[in-house]
Order: sequence, then C-alpha cells, then structure tokens
Amino acid sequence: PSVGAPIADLQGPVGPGFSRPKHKRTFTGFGPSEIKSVEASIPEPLREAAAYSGTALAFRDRLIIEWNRTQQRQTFTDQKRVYYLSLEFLMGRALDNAMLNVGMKDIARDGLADLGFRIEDAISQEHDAALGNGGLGRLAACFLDSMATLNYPAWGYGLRYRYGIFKQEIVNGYQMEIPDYWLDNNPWEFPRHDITVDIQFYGHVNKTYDEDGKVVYSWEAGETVRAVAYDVPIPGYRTKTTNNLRLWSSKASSGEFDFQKFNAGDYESAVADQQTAETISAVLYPNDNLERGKELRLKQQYFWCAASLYDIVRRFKKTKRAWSEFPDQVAIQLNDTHPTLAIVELQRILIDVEGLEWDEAWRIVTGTFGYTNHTVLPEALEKWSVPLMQNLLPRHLQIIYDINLFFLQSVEKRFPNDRDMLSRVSIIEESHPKMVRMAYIAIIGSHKVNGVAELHSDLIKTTIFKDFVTIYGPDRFTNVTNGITPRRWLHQANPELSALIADKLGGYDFLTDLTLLDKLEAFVDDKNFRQEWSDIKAKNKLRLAKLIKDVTGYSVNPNSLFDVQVKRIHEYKRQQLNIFGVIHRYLSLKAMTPEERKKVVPRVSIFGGKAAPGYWMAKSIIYLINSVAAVVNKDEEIGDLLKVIFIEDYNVSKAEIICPASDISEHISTAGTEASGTSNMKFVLNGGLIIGTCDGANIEITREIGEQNIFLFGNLAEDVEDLRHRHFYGDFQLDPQLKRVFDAIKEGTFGDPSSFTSLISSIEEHGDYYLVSDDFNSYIATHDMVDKEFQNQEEWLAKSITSVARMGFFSMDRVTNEYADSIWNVEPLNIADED
Ligand code: Z57
Repeated sequence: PSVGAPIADLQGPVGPGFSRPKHKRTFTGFGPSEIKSVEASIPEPLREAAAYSGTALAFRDRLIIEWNRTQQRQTFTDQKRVYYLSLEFLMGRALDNAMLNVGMKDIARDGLADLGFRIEDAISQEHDAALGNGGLGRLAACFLDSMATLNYPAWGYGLRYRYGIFKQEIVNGYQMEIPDYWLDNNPWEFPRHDITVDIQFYGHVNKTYDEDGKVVYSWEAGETVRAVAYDVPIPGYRTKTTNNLRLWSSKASSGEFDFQKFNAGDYESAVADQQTAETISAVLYPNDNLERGKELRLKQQYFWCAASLYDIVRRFKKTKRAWSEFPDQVAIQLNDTHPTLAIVELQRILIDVEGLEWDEAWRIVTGTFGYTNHTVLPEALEKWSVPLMQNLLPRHLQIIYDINLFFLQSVEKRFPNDRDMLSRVSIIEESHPKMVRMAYIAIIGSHKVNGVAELHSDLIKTTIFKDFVTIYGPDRFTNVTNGITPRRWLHQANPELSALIADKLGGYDFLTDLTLLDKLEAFVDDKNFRQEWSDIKAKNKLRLAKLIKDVTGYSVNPNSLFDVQVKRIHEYKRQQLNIFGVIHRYLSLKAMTPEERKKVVPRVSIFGGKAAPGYWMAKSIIYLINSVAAVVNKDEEIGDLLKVIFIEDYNVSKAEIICPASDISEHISTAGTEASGTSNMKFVLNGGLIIGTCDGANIEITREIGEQNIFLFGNLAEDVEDLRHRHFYGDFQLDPQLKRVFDAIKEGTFGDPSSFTSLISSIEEHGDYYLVSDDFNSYIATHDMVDKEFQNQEEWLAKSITSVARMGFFSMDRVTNEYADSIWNVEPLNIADED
C-alpha cells in the first residue's frame, strides 16, 4: 500500500495481538474434514500457541545437533575461548532469529501456511527473553549473535532470573509494574542438572600454616547455595557454529529442601532455607544506570561469578596445562563492573586452592580479564560498603585489601610523596562507611579497559580514570565503539528493506559484511529504487500505526512525520526535553490561524520506555507524556496535526516494529552523559533520520553518514561543566519559550499541575543539571528544520538512502573483531559438516 492507505489495507507482517485474516486453509496429508472438526473445537489462541511450539521444537532439534557438534569441535581443538560475563542478556525472541540464521524461514512459512497459519502469528506467540534493562543487556545479546556468526569459540555467562524486567502497564497515565514470569514452556533452555556448583557465603577466615610454615587462609563459610546450569543455544547466521549461553539458577544446596531438618520437625526452617537460596536468581534488578548497593544484588554477583569461574577453571584443568597457560586459553570480558568479583575470585582460587604465589597468580588474573566501562554517571559507578563485603565475603575482602596494598605500594614507588594521588586511586574510599570502588578493581585487575564510543573513551581517560592513565600509561585504555547485529536489526526487523537491498547488491552478503552497504549509494538517484524504498517505509509506518491502534486505541495518520523516542526513561536521556518541545508545538499550533495551520507538517510524537520502579522523576515524566497525550489527542482543532503516543511496555520485540517505522528518532542526552547509545544505530540502519546531541555514538554516526544527513543541536560536552557551574552560582535564565511551556503546565492545561512541580522545579530552581533550558531554543529551532526538510521528500529520501549506505561501521561484527584482535587474542574456528 502507498502512503495514506487506510489502516485496514494492512497486509504483511504484524505485531503481537493482531487478529489473523481468515485464510483459505489447505491441508495435505490428513483428511481435511477431520482436521477441520478438531480445529473448530480448539480456541484460536491455543491453535496459534501450538503453531509456535511445533515450529520452535522443529528448529530446536536442528540447533541441538549443530550445538553439540560445535561444542565437541571446540573442546577437541582446544584453542583459546572467550567468556562474556554479563548480568544482563536482553535477547528478545528466539524463533524468528533461529529460522533466519539457519536459513529456513521460507520453508517454515510455507509449512505453516499449508496448515492455515501466518508465520508472523506463530512468531508473535513467543514471550520475549527480557533478562536485561536496556542498552547494556542488548549489547550482550548482539555480542552473542556476532560471536557465533563469526565462528568465535565463545560462551556467555549470566543469571537465569525467574522474573526478567517487569512488564509495564499504563494505568490512568501512571506506570504500573507487573512481574515478568517468562519461564513456563520455554523451549530454548536446557536444564543441566548434571552441572552444578555449590557457592558459599558469609562465615569467617581461618589462618593456618602449611608444612613449610607458609601462611594459608581458609574460608569457612556459613551458607551454601547451589548453582544449576541452564544452557541456551546461540546460532550464528549462515554458519554451523552454535555457541552456548550458560545461565545459572540458584537452589538449596541440599537439592530441594533439607530433609534432615524436615524430618526433625523443623519444617519452617527447611522451607525457609530453600526460599533464601532460590531468591538469589529470582529477579533482575530493574535499574539502568543506577546502583543501589543492596546485599541481594551483591549475592547475585558473587553467585554468578563464582559459578562461572568454577566452570571455566574446571574446563581448563581438564586440559592438564600449566597454570601459566591460563591466559593463553581463556579470555574473560567483564560487561561493566557487575562481574568484578570474578577477578577477586580467580585470585582466591589460585592462591588459596591451587597454592600459587601471589605474583604468579596476579599475572594470570590480569592476563585473563578485560573490562568494558559503559557509563561516567557517578550514580551508576558501583561501590560496595566494606561492612557488607566483610560480612558476605570475608576472604574476598582480605584479597581486595592485598590487591590494594600491592597496587598502592607500586604507585608510591613511582610517585613518591603524592598522598593525594594515593587516596584518589585507592580501591577503598575513606568514607563512612568505607566503600570498595569496583571500577578500580576492574582496572587494576585487567589488561585492557575500554569505553564504548570515542567521546566516552576520551572522557573516562580524562575524568573518572585520569589517574590510572597516569599510572599505567595510555595503552591499558582503548576504545571500541559499539555496534548492532544487522541480522536482527535489519534482516529480521525489516525483511522488506533487507530484501530490496539484497536485490540491488546481488544477495545477502551485506548481512555478514555490512560495509557492502556502500554500494547502495550508486542507486540514490534511481527513481524506481527510491520509490520502493519509500513504499517500504510507508508499509513499516502502517505496521506501527496498527500496533499503536492496538495498544493505545489511538488512530494515527500514517502520512504524518513519525517522531520516535524509545529508550529507558532517565533525566539524562531527556525525554522531558522532548515532551516540553511537544507542548511548545501544541501551543504554537493553537495560536495559529487556520490558514497557517494548513502549512504545518502533521506529526506523531511517539514515546516508549520503562522507568525504574523507584525513580520518581522518571515516573512523573511518563505521567506528563500521557497527560499531554490525553489533552492533545482529543483536541479537534488540532486533529492530525499533532498526536502524542506512549507505547507501553517497550521491549525488544516492539523495538523490531518501531525501529523500521520512524521518520526521525530522538537521541538527545545532555552532551557527555550517554556513553554510546545503540538505538541511534538501529534507526539509521532502517532508513530513519535522527535528531541528536553531540554525544556518544551520535558523533561517529555523523562522521560516517555526513553532517548534512543528521540534525544535531545543543551544547557540547566540553561546555557542560562550565554551564552547570554557572547555574550553581545563580547564573541561570529560563529560556523564554520554555517558560511559556511551564506556564501552560502550571495553569493546569494538562491536569493538576501539582503532579509536575518537582519536574519543573528541578529546572527552574535546582540548577537544571541536565541543561534542558540551555538546549531548548536550539532543540526547537532544529525541529523546525526537520519539518522544513521533511516537506522535500525527494531530498529526505536521498538522505535516508545515503545514511543507510554509510552505516557499515556500526555492524556488531566490526566490534567483535576489534575485541578479538585487541583485547582477547582469540581466533575463529570453523565448524564443518563432517566435524
Ligand atoms: C546501561 O544500559 C548502560 C550503561 C550502564 O552503565 C548501565 Br548499568 C546500563 C548503557 C549506556 O547507557 C549506553 O549509552 C550504551 O550504549 C550501552 O550501555 C551499551 O554500551
């Protein structure tokens, strides 16, 4: 259908919950009449669930064979493996991905059609695997896809949360959180009851001496919890490699519950122990870019690090190699500081269990680990209180003190008499209570530290980790700019665009070498190609319009400019700037004459994202968005000129519908705060333009696609500190256009203004930390340019095509190869059929 086609014309793939057109069903092999009568007695949702299960099981069977073969081959060749430790893996759905990677989606589609099903309906039955919060967790998932596709011998290690990120419901404009119980009938995980590790907590440390009079410490623990492995196959695209994601689940070390206690009549305590154990892997902490220092979180971290390391060490020991070879066989990448205890745990194993000397052990440790930093926000940097650590992990705290002592001694030697330096770089912060700075352990215990975009990597070297650059020199620090997997974020999410590109480029090789997209530039002026390109965007907008209708009840005009901001809700990401801009637009529209309004480009402002349950400011931003939507969307004078939409429960499977459907998307964090951002890449790869600040990967996207193809605005990172300083000393003038917006809110235009006072006063009275007012004028002016340029559809299309053609750099495969070469030193291993 072309732009402007009524929504009812929608054919093609649709999202969850859409009703299936009644197809003519043709059956083969069975007596059609018998089937029809059985079918008639089964309610439709059950039949679709069965279609999903049957298809998933068929593909699973195939994956198991390749998975086993891969694991056997990797064990046999025994070359270096990489282990990616992440507390989050935001995988989304597995079936569509498995079908595409195996290259049999068309066969599955035909088979399902023969049975009377649309493949999209079967696919949409699957529950997202949502074991992550946002960018960090999704990056881990993109890593797994890419490492398998590039044939790296690589494992992921994580936690098998019973509850993933909560489901978000919007009730009267407010966010409500619903538990995400996702494990029932999950065909993609394989319980490995044969693979368990008993993990210890609490207790105390005994000091004894061995025969030679050498001091040995032994940790006598007070609690033991069992880790049980659950394995998830990770198929690569167009390869036989199927890697493993191992997720640990906690249960009581006695198996189920303690029968001795039970038989002795102590029923309650027997069951309580079981519950305490199971609590460890019960729920994902729902904070993105925020650490709250809760004991259970530290337990999760140690439980998962200790189980993973035990597993890795066990695998290494089977090879009977000398310990000195460990770093030649094993690379461990720490996804943020969450797995930092793995450094301490490996040192503990080598010293206390294997009896190595400290220096030899420490050489092995630092040779093994690499640390990726994902944020400079102070509230996200992990610190654990010393008393908490002392109680839960007494031996580890001792080792941390020793690591610190040896480190500070070496610093003292090189920088004598610099006490300030020593206190700045000490692992222990001398506060009340004292705190363990996890990032410092991660830096000291790794051979490489990387940031995730150029600006971010520069910032960590010049701000939070400056002293460590002085101490270690610049070589320990490096940049690897993030990327995304084109399999999921182009081929799976946008099959028609992928097919059009394949048609022009002579096949799908671009999906494994994304730089091939540059060949598209030759077609920028091709009339037919442009038309097809724009038809696909129009269809994708229709698909999103259908989703919007389904989840919000609002009808939007698909001819409008679709302006999208979907990501976790956070003040630094500035959804408040966006909604204030929307209010500004609304007020301007209201002030126009009907003649003036005729010249306006109709717009749909689309928001989506979850707020951490305890983050009140983020929740009030959501409430404001919904309050504005309630007023604007029913304003008949405004009609299609402006619609405001909040899509509830934004997740990976919704992102697959949203990303291909934007005309423009917003990546508008205060400069210097968004480490990279990765959805910016997803939108551009799908032919959307972006409006953004000079922050994170936006800067490199601009470098790649050209500054004429992006809408940049706002203050630069280098000026932020000075502006904040000035605000703090009272040098602050509220932007006059923003004042008009605030006045409207205060007058009650969008309901009871008292709901929004803290949001407004954080800007008006409390220093405007995120520079919303400073950037407002430039933001509004840039949106005016967006409107103007959107009216020239031919130019817009040229920008869209050119940008996609230049996105090759942002393939996750480039990222994986950079880590492999400069951090892991691992080589790919091809799995052949005969293996
Ligand atoms: C998270 O999603 C990110 C950083 C964190 O420190 C935590 Br905790 C969670 C994000 C960054 O905010 C993004 O800018 C970045 O693109 C992403 O991690 C992947 O690197």
